[in-house]
Formats: sequence, C-alpha cells, structure tokens
Amino acid sequence: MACKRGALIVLEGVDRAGKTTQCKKLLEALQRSGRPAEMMRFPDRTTTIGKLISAYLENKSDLEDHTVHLLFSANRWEMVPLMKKKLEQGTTLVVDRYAFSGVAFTSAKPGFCLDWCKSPDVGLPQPDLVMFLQLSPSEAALRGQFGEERYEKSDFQRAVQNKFQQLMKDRSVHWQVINASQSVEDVHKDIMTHSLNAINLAQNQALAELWK
Ligand code: NYM
Repeated sequence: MACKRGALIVLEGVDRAGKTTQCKKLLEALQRSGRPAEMMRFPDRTTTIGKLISAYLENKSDLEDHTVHLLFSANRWEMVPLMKKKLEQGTTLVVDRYAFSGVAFTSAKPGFCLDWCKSPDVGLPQPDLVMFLQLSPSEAALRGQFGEERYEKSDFQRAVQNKFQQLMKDRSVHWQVINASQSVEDVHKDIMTHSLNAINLAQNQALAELWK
C-alpha cells in the first residue's frame, strides 16, 4: 500500500434515528481535525439507477420487490470503484446506510429470507465499522410524523428493526450499537470515539470483502 488507507465507516438505523445529522457532524469533525474524509449515502439518487430508486421511494413508480432490491444493490456496486479509489488514497468514507439497510428493508417484506437478500451485496467493500443508531419505535414516534415515502410506516419500521437485530448477530461485521436517544452532542461524541479507533486500525489493514 503506497499510503495508509482510509476507513469505511457506516451509519445504520431505522428511519429518524439521526443518521444523516450524525454523518454530517462526523464528517465535519474529521475534516476539522485534519483527516481526509468524504461522505456518501445510499441510495445515491443522482445516478441513473438512483433515479429509478428515488421514483419508487416517492411512490411515483412501482417496481417488483426483487427488482428494486437488486437495483439498491446495483446502486452500491456502481460506486465501488470510486469508493476503493478514495479509500486507497487515504480518504475515510462516512456512509449513510449501506448493504445492511438493503437487507433489513427487503427482508421485512413477506416472502424474503435474509440469505437471498444478502447475496447480491456479497463481496462489497467490508466496512471497518458499522454503527447502529438504536432508537425504540416509541422514541422514534416522538420525533414527529413520518414523511410520505414508501416504507415510512410504524409497523414496517418495527419489522426492519427486528431484521437489523438479526444482522447484528453476525460477528464477521464490526457492529457498534450507539444509544441514539442521547442528545445530539453525546451521540456525536460516542460516534467520534469509535470512528477514531476504526481509522487507526484500518490504516494498516487491507480492505476486506463483505459477507465472504
Ligand atoms: N433503503 C435503503 C432500502 O430499502 N434498501 C437499501 O438498500 C437502502 C440503502 O430507502 N426508507 C430504504 C431505506 C429508506 C429509503 O431513505 C432511503 P433515505 O432517507 O434516502 O435514507
């Protein structure tokens, strides 16, 4: 490796857990401390595939359930060359949702098993750290109404939460549960501590492949 690689840091959680706010705060804090860092989010709605996904989420189009699952995965794969390039250049990537959202949301639908849902994402760059922002459904409800997008229903979100719990039993992934009911600043402090550890460890490790 020519230079020390950046870390792949993922934030996951159900809707309204504060992922996007915390990704932005982490990114700013890393950059302020002089560490090269960039943010990515999935789905990335800017690409051709991302636009199909966005129309589906906004209920402007209907897609068959397997098909949309594969599109979410393809939307990650299309970013892999860029992700690898950035990581190799020493840039840490802070990622808002990844394959775990993909599996949790689709497997919460009737007729989908975890293994089928995981298979298209097998081999993606393995995150050095996945922080799960834990918030109970009742606390999430206190944060206001859901928006208008597909999946933004309490019952479905509860099913998604259960799927995340199943995924977190997998020790091949470096999961860290974060108590998201703390104040924004306290959540940020926890996230920063775990991220700095992950960045230090990743420097001297080769990038692995997810679920392989
Ligand atoms: N989602 C997100 C999936 O169903 N599969 C995936 O692979 C990913 C990455 O899309 N409800 C769902 C979770 C969210 C929605 O919302 C994206 P947002 O606000 O753009 O994170």
